[in-house]
Amino acid sequence: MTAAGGAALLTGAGPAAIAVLRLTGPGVQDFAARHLQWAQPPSQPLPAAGRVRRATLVDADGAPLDDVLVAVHAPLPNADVRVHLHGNPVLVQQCRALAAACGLADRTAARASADGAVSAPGLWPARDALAAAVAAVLPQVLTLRGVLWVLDQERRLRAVLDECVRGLAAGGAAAAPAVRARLAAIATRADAVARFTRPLRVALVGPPNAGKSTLLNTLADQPVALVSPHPGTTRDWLEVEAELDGYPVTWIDTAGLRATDDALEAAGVERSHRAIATAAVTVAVLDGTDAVTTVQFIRTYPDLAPAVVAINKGDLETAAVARDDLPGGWRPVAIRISALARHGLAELGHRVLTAGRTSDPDESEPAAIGADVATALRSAAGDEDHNAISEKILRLIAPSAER
Ligand SMILES: Nc1nc2c(ncn2[C@@H]2O[C@H](COP(=O)(O)OP(=O)(O)OP(=O)(O)O)[C@@H](O)[C@H]2O)c(=O)[nH]1
Ligand SMILES: [Mg+2]
Repeated sequence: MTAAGGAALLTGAGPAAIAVLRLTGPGVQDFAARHLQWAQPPSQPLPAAGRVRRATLVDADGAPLDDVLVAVHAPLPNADVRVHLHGNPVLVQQCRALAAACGLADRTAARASADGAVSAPGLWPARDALAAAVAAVLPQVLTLRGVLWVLDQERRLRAVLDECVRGLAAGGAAAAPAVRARLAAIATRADAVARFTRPLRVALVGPPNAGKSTLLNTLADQPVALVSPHPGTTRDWLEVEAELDGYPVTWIDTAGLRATDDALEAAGVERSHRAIATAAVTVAVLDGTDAVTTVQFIRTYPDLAPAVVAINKGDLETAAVARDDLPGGWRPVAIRISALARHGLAELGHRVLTAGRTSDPDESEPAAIGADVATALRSAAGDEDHNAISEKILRLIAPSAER
């Protein structure tokens, strides 16, 4: 059975004004019948190629989701349409799920065939396969720093691959081992882009009233969490997407941890533990003016193993918690901060990124962009024959018309 077709998000993964979802293949007919109510119904299942038509996107129950524009680039059966919808990520995700339910497979990322050739659905024709693969990854990059890094990597990678081809042409079989090692090293760095496409999840945990919610608000630069002088204010965990030094981060505020008989607070504490389990980095936030609560907290949660310990409220004169009061494992990672006065936050951010291994000292080393380029390079690195290696590299960087 042939596949119904594919769905590829051509625009960024983050919130935006508009998102463009490209739907291809015969399955587009089914998608249009189920989920597009045309403002002016066409005489055929789809408007003619070259037309742009307004429609209401509806869910599986026929309930309206969005007012969309549909641009038809190619007619059925091998249809190619672009659905322009509003860019709320939740809405975009729903539209992708509807497409998947019509058998339109997700093709947002580029795909490499077994022999290492890369093909990617792109908004514009790409100059070569490497550019196409980069174009397919770019919409998933969440920060400007990430976009600049990816584009710089494309330039570096093209230069290195070009050098490899020249080296093989000049040195023949003798040049192959060094080239193979170089390609293998680049392929192993394929995950490097993930630090810009997947937010680092960071949980802020600590005893009630330590200032976790205040810290979240300061870090996110918006008053998202309720703050009050009453211990036990936060009952549910709260997530905020933000950017830290150009890297995407999800800050997670949690209910204060303490032993409690109150059923509601206990439910909050239990949810905090679940939030910690989903995080890559845990920051323990302590009230630097409250030694009793801090000591109690350390005693109750000796296994917490925070990556960073933030002794908060450093702006107050009444400092009562010193580094030496902390368990041995906590001392080297302890810093003094003030969430309210914004002290120590740069150091906190730096330590969080280091603990999450997000900030990479080798960031300038060439890395394969996307799993598919990595597959192509691994395939080339695994070949013994220098001509075959050259050929595989050229599939990535030879101008599109020559392939
Ligand atoms: N002076 C000073 N006060 C702070 C600081 N951070 C938080 N506070 C105060 O501490 C109190 C508790 O702050 P929250 O942010 O609600 O504390 P929390 O850790 O979220 O508390 P729970 O939600 O109850 O677990 C509030 O009155 C804040 O204004 C700080 O850096 N300096
Ligand atoms: Mg709170």
